Amino acid sequence: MIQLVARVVIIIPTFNEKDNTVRMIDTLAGILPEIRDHQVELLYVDGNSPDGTADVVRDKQKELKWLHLLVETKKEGLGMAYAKGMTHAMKELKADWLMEFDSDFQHPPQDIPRLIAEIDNGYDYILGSRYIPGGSIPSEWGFKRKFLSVVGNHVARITLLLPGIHDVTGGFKLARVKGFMDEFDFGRLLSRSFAYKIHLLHYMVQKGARVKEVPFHFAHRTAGESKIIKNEMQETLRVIFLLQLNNPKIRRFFKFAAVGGTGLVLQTLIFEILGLKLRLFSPAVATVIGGELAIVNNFLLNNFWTFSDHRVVGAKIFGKFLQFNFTSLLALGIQFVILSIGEYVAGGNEWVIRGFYFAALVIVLITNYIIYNKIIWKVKK
Ligand SMILES: Nc1nc2c(ncn2[C@@H]2O[C@H](COP(=O)(O)OP(=O)(O)OP(=O)(O)O)[C@@H](O)[C@H]2O)c(=O)[nH]1
Ligand SMILES: [Mg+2]
Repeated sequence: MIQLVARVVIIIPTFNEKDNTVRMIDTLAGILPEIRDHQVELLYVDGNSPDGTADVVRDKQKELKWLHLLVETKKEGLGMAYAKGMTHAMKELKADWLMEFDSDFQHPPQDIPRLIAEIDNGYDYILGSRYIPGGSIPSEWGFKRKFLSVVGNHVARITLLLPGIHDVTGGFKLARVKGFMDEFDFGRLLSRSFAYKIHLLHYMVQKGARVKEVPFHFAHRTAGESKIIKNEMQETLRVIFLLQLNNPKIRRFFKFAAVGGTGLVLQTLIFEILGLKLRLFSPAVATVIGGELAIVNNFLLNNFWTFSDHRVVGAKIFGKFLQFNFTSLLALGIQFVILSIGEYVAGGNEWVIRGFYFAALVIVLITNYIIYNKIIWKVKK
């Protein structure tokens, strides 16, 4: 097989990173020429740093032909710096691959060849990962920063529905241009700051990128100042919310929950009206009538709304309805078992019993949702 030489452009955004930049360019001048399989160039995107970072790059450019510089008129956030840098790298420098890399030595320069080596293994998106064996976050970090980093990453993984990717908030990455980054509309980038990373990652996965995680030790920043903004967590959640608003999987879950809510209201109304107010039936019988009506209501609404793309029609509907009834019985069974355990454990403490009641509801919600997807409406991935 003939191996094609790819043009990799490493994009390094900077703001007031003069000292780091001198050291970084010298370090990379020792590492990059060693990479023979591919052609690697460097693009600094400086936010018009008052400390003269750009001048340092200009000075080094005199001797290094693979060093490029883009100076913003003003600092506009990390997302904006990357949007400009990536566009420039694709249009002007004809990049086949774009690497995101920090200027402050937190991403170890000696790991760059390890990421680039994965190009030849057929991946489209190569992620430096802090949260797989062989990777780590700085031991120097205090509890709060460690906690925010680890928990923030897990929250993002779960809410993005990407449990298979272990580090979704990292910033050391390599992305294929053709068919991926060249089709991304930077005008629609959802964040000007750090949370742009989440948008790009989500985009690449949606596009079907083959992802590889490469472990690396995220180092402690020893020079220069952190530019991370205080409300980054909110900004990240905002981006995730916007991304998932139109996610069919998430929409389906909310429809399912809404249908469950209507069933609960219906059952309660029947109990109140037929059982208590009109006294047409005993409260126990009214509960069962209400329960079965809620089951009919839920089945129909789920069939024609939540799972409308997999709806059951014709005579089959009766068989499915019976199956659906069994599911509801199973849910009652689960609740019964969990609450029996609760009663045993609680020793009369009402709050503990309420906790078990709540836990049982959550478990039933999840199991029902899985059964509806897998067994009743047979949704394929
Ligand atoms: N051009 C530009 N560069 C930025 C901007 N914000 C951050 N940077 C650069 O982006 C990289 C990452 O920023 P850092 O402040 O190191 O963020 P961090 O690594 O999450 O935080 P620390 O661990 O505190 O360093 C650094 O090279 C910064 O100089 C910006 O608004 N514009
Ligand atoms: Mg940093």
